[in-house]
Amino acid sequence: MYAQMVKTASDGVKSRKDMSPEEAAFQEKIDADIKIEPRDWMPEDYRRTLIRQIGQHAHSEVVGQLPEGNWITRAPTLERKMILLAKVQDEAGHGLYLYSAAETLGVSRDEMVEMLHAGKMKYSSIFNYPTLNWADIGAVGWLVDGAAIINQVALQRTSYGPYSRAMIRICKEESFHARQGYSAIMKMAFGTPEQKRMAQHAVNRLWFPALMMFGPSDKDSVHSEQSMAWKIKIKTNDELRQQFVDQTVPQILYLGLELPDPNIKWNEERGHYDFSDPDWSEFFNVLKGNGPCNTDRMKDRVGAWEDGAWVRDGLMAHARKRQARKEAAKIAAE
Ligand code: FAQ
Repeated sequence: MYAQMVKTASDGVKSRKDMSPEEAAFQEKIDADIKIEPRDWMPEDYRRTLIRQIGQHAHSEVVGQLPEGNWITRAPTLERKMILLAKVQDEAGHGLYLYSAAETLGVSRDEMVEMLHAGKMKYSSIFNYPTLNWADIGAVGWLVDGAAIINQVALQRTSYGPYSRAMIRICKEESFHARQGYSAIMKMAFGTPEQKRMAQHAVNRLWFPALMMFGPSDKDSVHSEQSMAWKIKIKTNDELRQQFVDQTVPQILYLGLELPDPNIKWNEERGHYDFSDPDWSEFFNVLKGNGPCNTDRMKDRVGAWEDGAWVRDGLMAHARKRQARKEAAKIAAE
């Protein structure tokens, strides 16, 4: 399977008897739901797994601004424009919380950004799909943020303290994001026949990419077993995906839209909706860089990074000057 350069555990989960005393003590803390903090001892693979996941999560927030940012100037009303602007700005903030959480593990934000730009770190597959019209913006807020929330609510209980605290804060803002998306799509679904048709197309196009956000099926997930043992992940990819389907199908029905998958059916025995798998070959192809928008997204991110170099240089020069002034004042006072 395609894997990025930030290598993490791949040898399976160690049994207690194979653990060193430090590893066993660490696992006991995890099992007792005691949070791991930056200065605590941790296995190297735990640290790397977190850098990989939190870094990927941070990159997703930042790259995720692009499909929506594209529509700020074309929002249908001033109110919708203000809402979208606030939402996109929030995503930048989420990226910053997450980069800061990852930095506590000994990697700098610049290093993570460099790895992203060099194709050595990933961002969520969903942002490699285009937003073709205003209905897509509603569907992104509703389905994409909706999927993100389901994942992130679980991650509030993740074992690494700084990641857990970032998730708690992010979840509060994320629920506004999903609501504004649902409100926008509701307006379309209950609007003119043409608006309803656009809403239906948006759901049809984004449904399977949204299901892919939860990652490959559990049987193909490389990291789940170890990440669950370390409580980095609290629920498996398939559990979260099922939760998303169960939550979203009644919302689609409420909107009076057709279900985007003919196999969606309530299963009385399981107490869940049945549904079709996404096309996993498409998912892995998007991860390899072959989605509809991968090239554009990276071109935009690298361009923004290069165009912003003068701002970063200016801020660093200012910080150095302030530091020098502070040190000179300290020496003068002695
Ligand atoms: N896209 O073994 P697993 C948002 C990779 S936030 C790309 O199952 P894991 C807010 C995975 O990295 C959205 N790659 O991996 C927003 C691994 O490859 P690697 C982001 C994916 O880590 C809304 C390989 O496949 N949320 O949307 C994806 O245990 C609107 C094998 O997979 C997060 O990142 C994917 N969908 O489970 C912002 C949540 N799925 O690294 C703006 C935190 C899997 O070995 C606008 N992350 N891969 O090369 C997680 O919960 C986990 O990392 C999973 C994947 C569940 C995504």
